[in-house]
Amino acid sequence: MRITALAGGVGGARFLNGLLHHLEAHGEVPEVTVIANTGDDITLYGLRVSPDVDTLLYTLGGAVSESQGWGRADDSQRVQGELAAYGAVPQWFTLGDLDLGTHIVRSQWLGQGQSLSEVTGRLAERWGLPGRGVRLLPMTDTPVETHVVISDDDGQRAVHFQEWWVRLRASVPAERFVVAGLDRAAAAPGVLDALRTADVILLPPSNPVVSIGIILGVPGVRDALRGSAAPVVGVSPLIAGAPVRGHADACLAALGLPSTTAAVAGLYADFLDGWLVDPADAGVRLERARVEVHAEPLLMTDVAAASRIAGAALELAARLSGPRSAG
Ligand code: FO1
Repeated sequence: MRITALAGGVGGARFLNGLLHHLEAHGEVPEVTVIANTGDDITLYGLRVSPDVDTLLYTLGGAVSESQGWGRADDSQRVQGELAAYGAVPQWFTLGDLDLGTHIVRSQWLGQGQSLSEVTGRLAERWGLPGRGVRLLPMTDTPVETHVVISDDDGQRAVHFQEWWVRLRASVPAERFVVAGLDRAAAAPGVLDALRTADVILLPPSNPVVSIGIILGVPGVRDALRGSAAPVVGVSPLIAGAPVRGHADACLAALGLPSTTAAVAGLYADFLDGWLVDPADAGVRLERARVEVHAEPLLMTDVAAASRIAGAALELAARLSGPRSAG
């Protein structure tokens, strides 16, 4: 069964790790293509950092810091300490010593003219993703970055998404998200084909605005989802209106939307077939009546929980399989 998933950072990575465990536990050989958000990417100290890609690499490669959900397990910050001693800025984004290895080699290979897809494929090799049946694709090879328009004492300005997310902790309201160049970015090789040929398309509980939403902004992605014969099943990133992690509520507010699972499903309304909600939201009414809703406890406390949730998503997709109903 060919599965294609759009994924952002921590929530997406944890869900996909659960999906692989579910498939492996059921004796299925995973055939999963993950389309990763690259809007979080940032250049720091001359190095190209790709947080969502790295979170997927480390989580699916078994090396992620479980307590943080990002970065490497058992990492240290000796280099970061040296950078601080030199007064290098910024100091609000922690790059561990082991993590820096990834950014150095990514930057070297990009500097040699390799595409982000080629680089990501080489990084994935080292972390054994092909051996788990996973193909990890950046959404585009075009360098793009999400910026956030905010207004504070310094007036209205755009800050990099990571500064808003990490330094400001989304405490300053986002007026809008801008991804310079996204409308001219080409989908990376294999991305549109993976959506068109999938047997099942999954939307993990990643941030619907700054992760999934950015991937949907890549030309051709939304059309491929609309036109795909495969059932598209999403997992709510909100439970009873609260994000399980991160600042999805602040991101929805930037779009003038309430922090509800129905609002998130509404962002996917033109292609969504199935929607997994937590029992706390079991009575939700979606604007597109044809979307089939299934209630399943959605707290991904561990791999076993993530595996159960992924199994429920696949079961819902199986019930929805076959030519999409019109309308
Ligand atoms: N998140 C933080 O809250 N603080 C950090 O210092 C931080 C550093 C960092 C370094 C590498 C990386 O891959 C991710 C990192 N993150 C950090 C998480 C990151 O901001 C988010 O996971 C995603 O960008 C949002 O999806």
